Amino acid sequence: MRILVVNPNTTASMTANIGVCARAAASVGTEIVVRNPATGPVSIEGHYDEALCTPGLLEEIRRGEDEGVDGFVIACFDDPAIGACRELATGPVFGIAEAAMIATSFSVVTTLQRSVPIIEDLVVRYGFERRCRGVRAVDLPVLALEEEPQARSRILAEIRRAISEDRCEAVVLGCAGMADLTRWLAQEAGIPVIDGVVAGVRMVEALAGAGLRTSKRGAYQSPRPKRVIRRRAP
Ligand code: 5HY
Repeated sequence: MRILVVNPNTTASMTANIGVCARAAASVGTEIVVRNPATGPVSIEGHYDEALCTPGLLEEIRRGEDEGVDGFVIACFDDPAIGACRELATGPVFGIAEAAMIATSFSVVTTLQRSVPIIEDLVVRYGFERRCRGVRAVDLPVLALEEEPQARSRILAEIRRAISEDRCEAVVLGCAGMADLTRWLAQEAGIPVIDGVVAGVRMVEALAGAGLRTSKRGAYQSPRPKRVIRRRAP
């Protein structure tokens, strides 16, 4: 089985980090291919960045589809353009947010405050309001996760506040850039910590392994062929 994991931002070090975590989660016999677009925002922090990353993300999905991969993971916690990705894909497609929201009582800890309402909207879209005890931010930009020495301790402190104030029974990491901290955070906090990269890989493996594909009977029918004009503005 081959699964394509796409980091929709263009930061290669984050893509490499995602790849390490995805391969560690994959079963024997599952090949993980990890890529990011050649063009697009270095990080995705809000709606505008989601729109900016979409052309490059869809290009990678098309490429994976042409290569015949068995499924896709979108490794960005905004689950950007997930519907469009599913229109292009034959196999199952999971965003890491939807895949990670598997616990029956969880709080999310993400990067910037501006991502909080976006994630709250995803919770509602996926029908997980009863499961989600809260969405919190550590007020760090995405790329600071790799640069800020205090990043992991600030995430741990926010997890501890979630446990005491939200009474959550698990924590979901609200950024693909946190994936490599999962084990340490779980040990320090004494609570299950769910990273969407791992959850996404295992979910897609299970679905593709069961022979399930994206239904083309409705919302995710292949795009209707049409001309796309690419002309520079005068
Ligand atoms: C992510 N942004 O997982 C999201 C989440 C965030 O570049 N990768 C990004 O922190 O907004």
